[in-house]
Parts: sequence; structure tokens; C-alpha cells
Amino acid sequence: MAKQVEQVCVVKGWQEGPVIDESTLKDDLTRHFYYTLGRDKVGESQLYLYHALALTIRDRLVARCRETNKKIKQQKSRKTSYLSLEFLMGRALGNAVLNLDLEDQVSSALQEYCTKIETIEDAEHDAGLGNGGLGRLAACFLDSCASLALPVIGYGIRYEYGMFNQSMSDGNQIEQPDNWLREGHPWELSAPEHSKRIKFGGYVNSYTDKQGREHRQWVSSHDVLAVPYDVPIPGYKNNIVNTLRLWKSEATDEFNLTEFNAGSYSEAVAQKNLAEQITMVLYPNDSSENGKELRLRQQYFLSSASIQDIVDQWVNDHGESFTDFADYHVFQLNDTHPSIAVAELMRVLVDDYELDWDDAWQITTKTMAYTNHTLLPEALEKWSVSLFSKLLPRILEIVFEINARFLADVAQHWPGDVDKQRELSLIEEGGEPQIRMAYLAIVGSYSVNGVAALHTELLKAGLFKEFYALWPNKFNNKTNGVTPRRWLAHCNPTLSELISEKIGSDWVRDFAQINQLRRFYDDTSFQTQWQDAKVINKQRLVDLVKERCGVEFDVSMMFDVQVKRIHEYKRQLLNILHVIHLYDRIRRGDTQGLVPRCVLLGGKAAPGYYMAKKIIKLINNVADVINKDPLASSYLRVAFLPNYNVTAMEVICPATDLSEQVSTAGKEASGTGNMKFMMNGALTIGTLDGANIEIRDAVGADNFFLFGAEAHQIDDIKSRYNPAHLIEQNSDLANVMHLLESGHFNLFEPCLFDDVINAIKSPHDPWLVAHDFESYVSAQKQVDKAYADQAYWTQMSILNTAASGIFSSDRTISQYSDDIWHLTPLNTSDTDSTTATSKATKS
Ligand code: 26W
Repeated sequence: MAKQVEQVCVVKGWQEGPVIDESTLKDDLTRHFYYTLGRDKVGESQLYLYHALALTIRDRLVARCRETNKKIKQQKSRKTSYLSLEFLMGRALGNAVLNLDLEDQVSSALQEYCTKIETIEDAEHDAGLGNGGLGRLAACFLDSCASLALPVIGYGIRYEYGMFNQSMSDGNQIEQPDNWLREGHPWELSAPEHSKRIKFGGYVNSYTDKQGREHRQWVSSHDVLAVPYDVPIPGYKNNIVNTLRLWKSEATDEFNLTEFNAGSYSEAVAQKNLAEQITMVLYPNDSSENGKELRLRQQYFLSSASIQDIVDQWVNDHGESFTDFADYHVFQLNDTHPSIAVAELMRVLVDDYELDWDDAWQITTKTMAYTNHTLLPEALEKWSVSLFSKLLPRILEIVFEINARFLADVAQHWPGDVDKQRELSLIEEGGEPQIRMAYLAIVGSYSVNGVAALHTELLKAGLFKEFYALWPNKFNNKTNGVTPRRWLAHCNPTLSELISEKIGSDWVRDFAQINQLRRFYDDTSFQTQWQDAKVINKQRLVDLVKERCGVEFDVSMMFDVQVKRIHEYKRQLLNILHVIHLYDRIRRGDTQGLVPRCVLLGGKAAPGYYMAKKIIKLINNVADVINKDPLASSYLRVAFLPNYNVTAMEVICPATDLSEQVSTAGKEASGTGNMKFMMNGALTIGTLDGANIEIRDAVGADNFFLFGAEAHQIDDIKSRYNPAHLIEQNSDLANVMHLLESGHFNLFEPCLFDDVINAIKSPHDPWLVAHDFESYVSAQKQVDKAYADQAYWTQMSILNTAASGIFSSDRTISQYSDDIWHLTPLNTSDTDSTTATSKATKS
């Protein structure tokens, strides 16, 4: 391949970027408003003002991004590429203003337009390019990488339609397309000059080169263009701006031409649609893989474009020698979704640059690292060999070759054990042979990590046991974290100000410092201020719930919240059974010790997930009955918040008293919502699952409401599970089941909840709802007792925030960097010395 020669001509005066002082920000805002956007009245809509402000800030980001890229080049930095099918970014404006330290300048500039940042922010659509935990984690990681000055580039897909918008019709979920780009996306910059060609279809040829070596060649493919759109990722007050590169699919010119020249204009346009379909929509499944061809196209499209991008840059800078490639590059695979990158890097090295297989494999297995995010068997990706052979014929050959060589290693390790080879094969045999993507990821990577201590242990002992026996050193844990910038500093300004008054504001950069709050947990005047902040935040949520659900919450009641994707293993059902139990107590007049509660649930169900949708309907029906009952209103109010997303969570977590983390033990890989609530001073009621375990360890068992079966007990409990007996034995549960079965919540909709009722009563219920009910109710009683003593509760709340230091994604990312990536932070001394740190919380 010919080396690309880059012509560089720097326009004078633009190297440093715009100088940032108040008057230029004001001027820039005005210039963008009047000239870039061509407006002259603010009018009723704040949309143009939002766009003008975003462009003003983007100018400042672009300048710093250029500087950051220059540094990466100058310092010859080793770099990580974070490959993810999902980046759940939410809004960008408030975060950029915070990280660039522009709050005062922006608010003063906006005064001229008689408005404030909070109003303008509402004009921004969430970038909802993710389903839930995995996608939001990727977004938190990008913030931390930039804040720690680490050279990390995110690679993802620029979906035209993100996560669907959820609305309610008679308590049922309705999905609507999320046309988030309709009003424009001012943060991105397209770079069509860096477009890549992605191959699909065709077949594979052999040819022999001049030296007599045989090569394979992928030919007659139907190529699609990947066009990059770059989104700037600002670090916190350190002048670093990294890049998130999102690929959009487009038809190639000749693709259209062939058809067009053949006189088939409409076929040409249809082909164009086919190409553009690839990045049209995010798949809204967060747990069960569905084997759709378009999804495989997305995965290969992202992997191939990103690998080519990195390799092209390498060849541009170093020529075609790949000897040192692995010293400078890491690809972190966010679950198996981009794991086809293993085979793609092999293809590029072997086919395009003619490396020997062994050399290419050395390089690949030194650059790939894989993170697993789920233990659920139904979420483990498999692709049929026949689909692969049709869509990616050359990639299939490479997977077969990887497998053949790997199985030879297996045979060495377990001589004569044919079963072992079948078990570990990348190809699952059967009527329709399948490629096991997790196995491809493990075999092709030098690091395999889980996302919480328990999760990693379960991977080693269960799902990936044999691989652990083969390569114990590949396996490591990286407990998740969340960015304290978005999830405390930005979303909870009232509490943040109070914290900064006490311990200074350096915690935003170095979140380990939050433990200094411990000193004030028994300071009564501080407690009062802490409570006052909570009331202010609760009022914001009261307004949101009123507007979106028409339900009246009351700040004087306890706010008990569960928001996350709806899934049986997350057990929203257990929560609602408790709500029904409280209602039953109220109806029976058994209100002794009952603390008034507002219970909020929210989350999206995968469109094809029948049970999850039933659970949403049940929550809504129960809420309806309770909220209409005057007897209940002083004790209990219930709401289901439609369209739960990142922006909603920014209002929800600061207002929450009680965080519900009630998954069946061993099922939730980590959870990250649990961390956001903890940072904002909520107490957790939870099982020993995922990161809950580490949360409890950090804050102390006295400040956590524990219940439920433990992971190691589950198999035994299942073997003798008898929910009918449990219902009979426990009158609280019997009453709840009676209310459900009598149709109390579906008076005019007979049989509506039969499947839910049967699931609870089934001896095969994998989620053990009936089993954990009793201990859940008793933990909830402890919650009531604790909440009734407000001083005590507030102490625990302060201690939770104070102990949340290790759940900063800065800690997580510095562990990734130290143990897996081995990156050196970029030099920020010539710019700013306040780069985020996580030294104190590393271990
Ligand atoms: C193939 C369809 C599909 C799509 C997404 C399967 C699985 C997924 C994700 C792995 C689901 C996910 O988001 N997992 C969550 O990842 C978080 C970040 O590590 C964890 O905190 C959650 O516990 C885990 O459920």
C-alpha cells in the first residue's frame, strides 16, 4: 500500500485558538447568533441561542483538541482506542461549560439575552447512543480519560436514531423514534477526508506473489463508506480535549454509478439506502442478542473503520513496518460487540500488508483487550457461520484459522480430551453452527476483565472457567465507576457548593478527597444544611414527576427510587410487590412505624421483551390504584417516570433518599446507577450483587440495607424452590398475591397479569422473587426505622457520599491505564496543572 503523504499548511494565527476572556465569549455568542445562524430575535424558542452557545464553546474545544492531538504526536504517546457500539453521552453543554470553567462567563454573556444556562440547556437533545449501563460507562470513561490527560480515542457509531423515546399509553410502553439529529448537532465536526471503505459480501481469491507466497484476497465486495464525525471530549480544567469519533455509513460513488450506468436509477437509490441503513438505528436490546444481519453489519462496520483509521495513521507516520505497532496501540473492546476487530486487524495485517500469520497474531494479541459486561447466557453473542460466510467471507476464514490454531493449544493443554476441544471451540457445533464471539475476544486479547469484584470471580469460576485455567494472567477486575463531574458537580450544584464550602473544591478533580466529608458527619449544623440541600433537590424532582406523570410527590416524604432498564433479573417486580404490601398494610390500618414514601420507578423495556412490558403495565396500574385512594395518599404515592434517560437521572439521583439495587445475586455485573445515588447521599437497599458489595464494604454494613440470597446460595435454593410454600408461610406475601390474583389492579382488564403471577409462583422462577420477598420487607422496615430518625439518616447519608471516592471513574480509568493500557498522561504543564488525579484511591 502506498504511504499517504500529509500536506501540512498551518494557517497563521490559528495555532493557539481563540483567546478566552469574557468579552470574546460574549462577542462570539453574538456573532454565531446573528451571522452563523442568521437570527435576530431570541423569540420564544431558545433553540438558536443554544446552538449559538454550543458553537461558541465548540470553538474553544476545537482549539484545545488540536493542541491535544499535537501533544499526542509530539510526545509519541501510546494510545488506547475504546471501541464501543454504544456511547450514552446525554447532553454536552453543561458538561463542557463545567470542564472548561466557563460558568461565570457564560452566565454573564447570557444575561444580555435575559436568560440563564439552565433554560438554554433544556434545548439540547440527549445523545442517547446507548441502551444503559454499558453505554453510559463508555461516556463516563471518556470524561475520565480526558480529565486524567490520557491519550484515548473513543470509536463508535453515529446512529441517526438513538435509544427510542418511551411514552405511555394506558400504562403500556410505546416506542417512538429518537430523531435526535433533526435540529442539528452542533458539537460534531465531520472529517470526510478520513473516510474508510468497508467491505461486505463478495468472495475470496488466492494469488501468489513474486516471492511465491500465497495470499488471500477479498474481492467483488459491495463496499460501504464510513465517514467520521468527531465529537470533542473536554477534560476537567486541564485544557485537554480528546476525541470521540463516530462513523456514519454512506454509499460509495461507484456503488451508485454501476447501477446508474446500467440505467437503473431507482436501483441505484435503493442501494444507497442499503448502505445508509447500517448506521440508521441503535438496537434497543440490552440483554438478549437477536442475530439480525444488520446488527452484524454494524459491528463489522465500526470495527473495520476504526482499525483502518488507526492502521492508516500508523502507516502515515511509520511506514509499513509493524514491528512496534503493539507498543503504541491498545484496542479496548467494550463487550463482545466489537470483538470482530480481532479478526479484522488480522485481515489488514495479513492481507493488506502481507505480514506472516504468526507476526500478525503476535501484534493482535498484544493490542486487544476485552471487557465483559454480563453473565446472562442469553446476552452472549453468537453469529451463525452461514451469515458470516455470506457477509464477511474473508473474516470467516480468519476466524476458522484462529480457531484451528487455538484448538491445537487446547489439545496440548488437555491431551486427548476431545470434549474440551468441543467446549472451547470458537465454533459451536449443531444444526446451525455458530461463532462464539466471547471466545474470539478472549483468545484474541491479552487482557480480559470483569466490571466488579464478584463479577470477575464468577467469570473465572463459571462462564470462562476453562479459559482461566489456560491463561490465568489474562484475567483481571476493574470495578466500574462514574464521573463525579457529571454525577455530582454538574447535576447537584446545591450539594456541591455545600461540600466545597467544607472541604474546598478540589474534590471535583481528585474525588478521593471526598472522604474529608467524614469529619462533619455528626456536625448538627452541617446536617441541617445537608438536609436543606436534599429538600431543594427533591423539589426539582417533584416538579418533574408532576409534569411527566401527573403525580403529586411531597418533599416531606421519603423518596424511594429504582431507575434502570426493565429486566426480570433487576427485579422491579420485587419492588412493586413491596409497594403492594405497603398498600395492603395501609388498607388494613397497620400503619404503625410506616414512614410516608414516594416510590418512583423508571426505565425502558426492550421492544420485544414481553415480561418487561407487563411489569411496566403492572407498575402503572398499581400506581393508579394507590394514587387514587385517599386512604393511601398520606403514606404512599407511586409513579412510573416515562422516558428515563441520562438527563432525567441528573434530576433524579440528587433527590433520592433510598436507592433500590435489588437484582438476584450473581446477575448484575456491576451496576453504576448505584454509584450515582451513593455519591449524592442516597442510602442503598440491596442484595450482595455486582458493585453493591463494594459499596457496602466502603460505607460499612451499618450504613447499607442488606437483604436476600447470596450468589453462592442460589443453586441450592433453586434445587428445592417452592414458592407456593413460601406464599403460604408468609401472610404478607399471601396478601400481596391475593390482591394480585383477585384482579385488584386490573379490574377491567381480566387476566392481564396472569403471566406475571405465574412467574412468581413458578418453582422454576430463575429470579427467586418469592424467596427474597421476606428479607426484602424486613430490610425495608429497617429503612423506615432509620428514616424516622432524621439526624441518624442524615449522618448515614453524609457517610455514603464521603465513602463514594472509589466509585469515581477516574479511579477505574487509572487502573485500566496502569494495569492494561500502560499509558503516560499527556504533559499539561504548559497549559494547566490541575489535571484530575486518582492517586489516593487507586488500590
Ligand atoms: C447483544 C445485546 C446486548 C446488548 C448490550 C447484550 C448485552 C448488552 C450489555 C452487556 C448490557 C449492559 O449494559 N450491561 C451492563 O454493563 C454495565 C457496565 O459495566 C454494568 O454496570 C451492568 O451491571 C451491566 O448489566
